[in-house]
Amino acid sequence: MGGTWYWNRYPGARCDSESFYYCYSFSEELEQEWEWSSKYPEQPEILRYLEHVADRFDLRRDITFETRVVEARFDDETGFWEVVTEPGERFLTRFLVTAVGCLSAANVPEIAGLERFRGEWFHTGAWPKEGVDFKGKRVGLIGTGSTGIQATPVIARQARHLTVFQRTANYSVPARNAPLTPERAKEIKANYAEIHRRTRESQAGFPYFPVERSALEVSEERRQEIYEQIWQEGGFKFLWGTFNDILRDREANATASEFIRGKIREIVKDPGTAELLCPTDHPYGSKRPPIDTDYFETYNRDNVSLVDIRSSPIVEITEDGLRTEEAEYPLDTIVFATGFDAMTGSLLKIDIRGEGGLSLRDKWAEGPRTYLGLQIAGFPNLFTITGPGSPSVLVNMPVAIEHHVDWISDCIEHMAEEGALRIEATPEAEDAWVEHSNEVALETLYYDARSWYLGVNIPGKPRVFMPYAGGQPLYREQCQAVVDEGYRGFELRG
Ligand code: N01
Repeated sequence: MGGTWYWNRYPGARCDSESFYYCYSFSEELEQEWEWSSKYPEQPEILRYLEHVADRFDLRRDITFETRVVEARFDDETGFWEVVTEPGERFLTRFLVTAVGCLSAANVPEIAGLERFRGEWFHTGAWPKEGVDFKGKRVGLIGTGSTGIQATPVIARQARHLTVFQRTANYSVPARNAPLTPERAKEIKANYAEIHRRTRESQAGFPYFPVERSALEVSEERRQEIYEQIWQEGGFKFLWGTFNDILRDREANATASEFIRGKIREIVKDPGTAELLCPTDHPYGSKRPPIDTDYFETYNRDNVSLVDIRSSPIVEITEDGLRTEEAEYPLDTIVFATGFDAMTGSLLKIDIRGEGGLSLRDKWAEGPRTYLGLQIAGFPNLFTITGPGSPSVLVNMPVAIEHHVDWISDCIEHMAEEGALRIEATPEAEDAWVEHSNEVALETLYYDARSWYLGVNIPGKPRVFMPYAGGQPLYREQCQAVVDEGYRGFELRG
C-alpha cells in the first residue's frame, strides 16, 4: 500500500509539496478528519495517510498485494485484455488502467565491480523496511537530485563520514518546513474547496495565486527583494510564485539561477566546495527543482566531503569502496540516489501487446507516443494514468492523478451508456498530440538540461521530452473539449 511512498523510505524522504494540497480532494469528510503534522510531512506520515484512505474507504478487499504483472495482451477477437502475473495467474478484463508510477523503475547505474563490493549498498527507491544503520559507517552517496538532496543532511548526522559523489550540481531552495499550528490547520480546513479549486486551475497544481510579472520588467532592486522574500518563504513557490517567465526566457531565468548561486556561496563556507555546488550547465527549473532542509549547510560539517565525478568519473566499485579516475574512496555503505527510468520504465517492464500483437516496447522504441497521455493508438481500452504526453510530473501529482482518474471513469461510464465496448485513440489524433506536445515543450527551457524528463539519465533511452509542458489549464481544456466533441480523436465501437 502506498506505491512510491511505500518504497521511498530513505532517510529524509518527505514531500516537496505542502501536505494540504498533496492529498486527495474527493472526500470532504477525509480532509476534515485527517490531521497533518507539518507543512512537508515525512514519508511515514504520508504512508499512514494512504493506509488510512485505504481502510476508510474499504479498498483493501479490492487490492491484491505481492503481485507483479509481467504481461498484458489484447485479444482482437474477444476485445478483452489478458493480464498475466508473475506466478502465471491470468485475469481477463475489458478495461486495463495502468497506475504504475512515473518514478518507480529504479535506476541502478551499471558501474563495474558492484557485485564484489563487501559493504552494503542500497537504492533509495527500494529502501529496506527495517531501515539502514549508518552509525560509525563511511558512507558514499551517488546522486544529487531531489532524493540525494533530501537524504544527504540526514545521513550526514548519522554516519562517521559521508562522501557525496556529484555529477551535476543542482539548484535547491529551502523547504522551510514547520509544524502546522492548530490555527493554520483550522484555516486550511475551512478553505479546502477554494484550495482544491486553485490547484486545479493553476499551471502546476499549486494553490498559489498566479503571478503576471516578468523577471525583466522590474528593477534589479525589486527583483532581488522578491527573490529574497520567496527564498525566505521557501518551497516550489520560488519557481511558480516569483515571475512568470523563469521557465520560458533564458535572460529571466538567469536572474533566478544567479540568485540561487549567490545563496550557495553565502551558505557554504569553503569557497572551493561552494563553487562545485553551483550549477552552471543548466537553467534553474529545467530539471525538476529540489527543495531541501539544510542541504548546502551540510557541506560545512567536518564529516562531509564532496567529490566531483563530472571532472573525474567513477571507474569502478572495488571490494572496499569506490574508485574514480583520480582517487580511491574506502566505503562501508553505498547509497544510490540515482533516480529512475522515468515515465516509461515501469510500463515497459511489462510486456504489453495491443492489436495484432503489437508490442508497446516496439511502438515506443523511438520514444513514447500517446493521445493526451491517456491512450495509445493500437492499444484499445488501455488507459495510462499520468502517462507520457500528459502534464503528470510537471504538476503536483495528486492533482494530476485525480484529473486522470475522473476522466477515465467518466469515459468508461459514457461507454456503458452508449453500449460501446471498445475505445481507441486514432493514429491521426495521436500524431497531432505528439506534434502539439513537442511544440509546447520547445517554448520552454526544458531542452536546456540533461534531465530525466528527456530520458537522458538512462543510457540508450530515446531523447524525447516526455511530460506535456503546456501547463494544466491548457491541458484540462483540451481533455474537456475532446469529451464535449463526442470523444474526438477516439474511435468508439459497440
Ligand atoms: O533522481 P534524479 P531522484 N553516475 O534522476 C545522478 C521525485 N522526487 O531520485 O544530474 C553518477 O533527479 C544524477 O546525475 P545527473 C522528483 O520528481 C520527489 O533524486 O544525471 N551519477 C542525479 O544527480 C525527482 O525529480 C520527491 O548528472 C548519476 C541523481 O543521480 C524524481 O523523484 C522526493 C548516475 C539522480 O537524480 C527523481 O529524483 C524525491 C551515474 N551513472 C524525489 N546516474 C518528493 O518529495 C544518475 N546519477 C515528492
